[in-house]
Amino acid sequence: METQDQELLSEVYGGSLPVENVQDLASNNHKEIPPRYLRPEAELDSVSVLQSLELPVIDMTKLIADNQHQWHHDELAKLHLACKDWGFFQLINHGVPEEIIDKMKIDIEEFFKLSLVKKNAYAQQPNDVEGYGQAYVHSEDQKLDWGDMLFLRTLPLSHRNMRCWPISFRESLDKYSREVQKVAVCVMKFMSRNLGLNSETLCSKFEDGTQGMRINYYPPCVEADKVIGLTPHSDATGLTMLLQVNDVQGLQIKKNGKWIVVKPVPGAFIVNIGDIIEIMSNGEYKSIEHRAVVNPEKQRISVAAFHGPHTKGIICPLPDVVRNCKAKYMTISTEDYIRLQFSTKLDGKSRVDRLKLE
Ligand SMILES: O=C(O)CCC(=O)C(=O)O
Repeated sequence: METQDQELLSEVYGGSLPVENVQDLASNNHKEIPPRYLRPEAELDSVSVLQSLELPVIDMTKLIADNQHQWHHDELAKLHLACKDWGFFQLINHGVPEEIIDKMKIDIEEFFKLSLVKKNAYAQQPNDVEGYGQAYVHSEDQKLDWGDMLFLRTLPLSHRNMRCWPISFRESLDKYSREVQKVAVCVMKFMSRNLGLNSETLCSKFEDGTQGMRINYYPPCVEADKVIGLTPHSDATGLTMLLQVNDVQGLQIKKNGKWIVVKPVPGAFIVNIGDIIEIMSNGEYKSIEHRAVVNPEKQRISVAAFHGPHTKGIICPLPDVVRNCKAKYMTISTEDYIRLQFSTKLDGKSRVDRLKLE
């Protein structure tokens, strides 16, 4: 890709202030957690965590089955409710080959075992969020998350900046990225139908769109209940597919004002509606606040694949959705939208709320 285009992408995505590496900090056996990581709200919020509610589970084989079967229609209805009432679901039988997922998991775990010097070969450059580091840090006194990340622009191919791709897992990441994109677009086909649209309406926006991959590493923390792995936020993109790399729970979602623990179903992707689909569906589907908490003894690794429309378009409620009602969100160019998302710290649903018209 032309350097000029990479420069333009860096400008659109913007940067984040450099912060200490948390994996390194945690491995130095600090008795005292530095104050910037202490989050009084983590302790307050943990009081209302619900263990009992379970995310809806959607079976992809039933969605793609022949529509003569009643269970195909039942699964579609279940998907619609999951998108409306939960904004989150677990997707089983999604069709991504197990060996691709397993290889990706092994390679990622190996990456985080490398020395800091070796990992830093892929470090973020000033004023760009891509690479190994942290995102959304915009002031020196901002509270910090107990985690590191490797963020990569994985699709379209022309957005790839191979300098940031660890050599050891370029091949597995490439295969994984293409497979996950196919699943995301396929799920959108059914979401489109459920919204009363032509099956291709949502897909056509996302098919040649962007995919970003955020690989999250949360080290264990001796004061796990006083820190937050990832600040509560909704995802800025269209649809996120989350892969739990190791067997440690940490994701929580907010439902009716309470935090719910997500218990990953083996082999499933955890899928969630992002702000862009909330906007395109004019609020019928909602992006949901979620966060990651930290384990006192074990590291946790997850991979979020974010799917967005092409950077050259606009984001707005879809014309067919607002044919007979008022648009509840403003229209914004995708580039301005990305600038807006990356230029502020994570803060619940504040970023999409700013685009509401009422
Ligand atoms: O690690 C997790 O479970 C959540 C990740 C996430 O929400 C994100 O990367 O945006």
